[in-house]
Amino acid sequence: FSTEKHSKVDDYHYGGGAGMLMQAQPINDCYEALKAEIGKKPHLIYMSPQGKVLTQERAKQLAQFDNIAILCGHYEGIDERILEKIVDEEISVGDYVLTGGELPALILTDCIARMIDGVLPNSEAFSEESHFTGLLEHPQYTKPFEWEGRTVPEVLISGHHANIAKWKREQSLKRTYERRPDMLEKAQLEPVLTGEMCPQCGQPL
Ligand code: 4H3
Repeated sequence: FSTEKHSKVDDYHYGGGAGMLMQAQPINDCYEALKAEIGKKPHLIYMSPQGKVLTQERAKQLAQFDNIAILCGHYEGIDERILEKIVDEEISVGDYVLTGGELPALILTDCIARMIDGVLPNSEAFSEESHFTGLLEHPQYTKPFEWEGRTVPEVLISGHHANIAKWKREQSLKRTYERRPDMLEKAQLEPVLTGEMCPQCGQPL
């Protein structure tokens, strides 16, 4: 999208500073072409360590948009004027700096995509995960029952659905308390009931 004779997209900082900055013109023309192609204005997210740190909650909301475009800086950054003009939201994937916004964009894309209907086999597949409920997930086990002398917690093979649910909840609370006590401040500590009953044991789910 560069209109410069050598297709250059970057130049030196006004005021001095290490490295190069991406210029406004190619990004602007790219954005215009994108709008023309999809026939509307996408929600434009700029990946930046200065943005709001990504949360499960924000990803859940972003999954509702029809169109999202992600702008990634490389080099030292981007001319502020194009950011002022087109960016709707600035998001960071954590308090650290990378050479470009591309890996953060992939993280954001994956995080949003797995909450879109039909991407995962069922909504349970993501709604029990760490962070979705504001708590960390309980430990999980698969076959064999005994591996290198370690067995699976008995309750999980008991078939008693209420006890299993209680064990999962206790483990989840214990883990969150031990590993991420900060999350307990904001967590939903009332049990979340779906209004459905367990077909096997009749307990509310
Ligand atoms: C995002 C982008 C970290 C994050 C990024 C993050 C390079 C933005 C350059 C690129 C600017 C430096 N680093 N934490 N790096 O999400 O274009 O700010």
